[in-house]
Amino acid sequence: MSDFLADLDELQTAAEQRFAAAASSDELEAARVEFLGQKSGRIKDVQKGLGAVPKEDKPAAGKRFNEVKQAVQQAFESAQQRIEAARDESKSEPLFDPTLPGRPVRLGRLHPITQTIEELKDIMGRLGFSVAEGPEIEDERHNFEALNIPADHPARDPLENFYLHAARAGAGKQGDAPLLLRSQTSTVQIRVMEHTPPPVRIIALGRVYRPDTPDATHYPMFHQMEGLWVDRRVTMADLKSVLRLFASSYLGHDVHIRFRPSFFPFTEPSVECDYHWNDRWTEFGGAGMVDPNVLQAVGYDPEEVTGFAFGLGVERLCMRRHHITDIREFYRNDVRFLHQF
Ligand code: FA5
Repeated sequence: MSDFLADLDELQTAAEQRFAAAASSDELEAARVEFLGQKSGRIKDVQKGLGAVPKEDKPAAGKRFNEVKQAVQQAFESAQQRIEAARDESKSEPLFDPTLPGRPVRLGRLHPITQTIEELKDIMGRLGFSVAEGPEIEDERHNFEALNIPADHPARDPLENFYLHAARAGAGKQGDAPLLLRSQTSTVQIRVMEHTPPPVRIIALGRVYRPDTPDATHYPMFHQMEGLWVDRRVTMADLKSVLRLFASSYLGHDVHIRFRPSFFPFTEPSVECDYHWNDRWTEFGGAGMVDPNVLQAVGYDPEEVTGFAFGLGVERLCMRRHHITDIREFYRNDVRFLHQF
């Protein structure tokens, strides 16, 4: 009996040591076969000794055998858990690896037209022009009347403008003047002169709206840069000098521009300005000497002061500068295009 118990003790100690020392699942499996193997495991071997134990000692011996068997099984299972946990840990990524290269962050950009507007302000600022602003929703006085555009002028046709429905519905009522989305930034000329005695030297940059069919050089919403200089003895030569200086600053010294005689109700004489590009002349703005009727409409004395004004298409300028052949690119919102600026 005592031999049998001694064998059991020895078996338990050996098994616990082997399982605790197993460092891999292969080592653990070898230990399992050695101790718990069904055919020739050491537990099976020791169990055979139970037959030689005297009958009266059998219950105690059997009980001890079961305890040892259970302890060995438990030693195996805890070793198994330990090895699996170690394997899982080596699989999962470390939380932060300072040696990895950083992930690039994609930065947003200002829209090319916004960038252009900032640059135009900069150039005109150096020529002494300060920035003025006006609303995009306008009344007919500022968009037409004060600009010497009479009620029967084709430019006021509802088909040529975005009139606002709500305003039109109430247009008949007293005090309800029709409103429209401004079709030109020349509105800001009037707003500035109404409130500022001469001299004035301003630019105004912003959106204007016209029901034009989109094509490579037209869009129903676009931007203009208005310029206005009113003072004593401002001449057409000043206008041409300022526009030439501006064009060579923004488009480069090798740019060719030309002035064509034209007509605007609010300037006299009037010109249109073209730049040369891709073997063609493209119009980028209108300009002229402020008509005396306009000076009078805002309370200036045309005998005292003269002035010039211009209105340039911002998209057309940006297109020439960056070799963009289709104005619609600006508003497709394709990041592959927008990301280039
Ligand atoms: C005017 O809007 C005048 N207010 C300009 C002016 C101001 C003349 C002050 C005299 C004194 P015009 O309609 O030609 O003029 O437009 C001026 C410029 O806006 C054009 O030369 C062109 O560059 C741009 N433009 C006009 N329509 C469009 C459009 N649909 N899409 C993009 N650009 C346009």
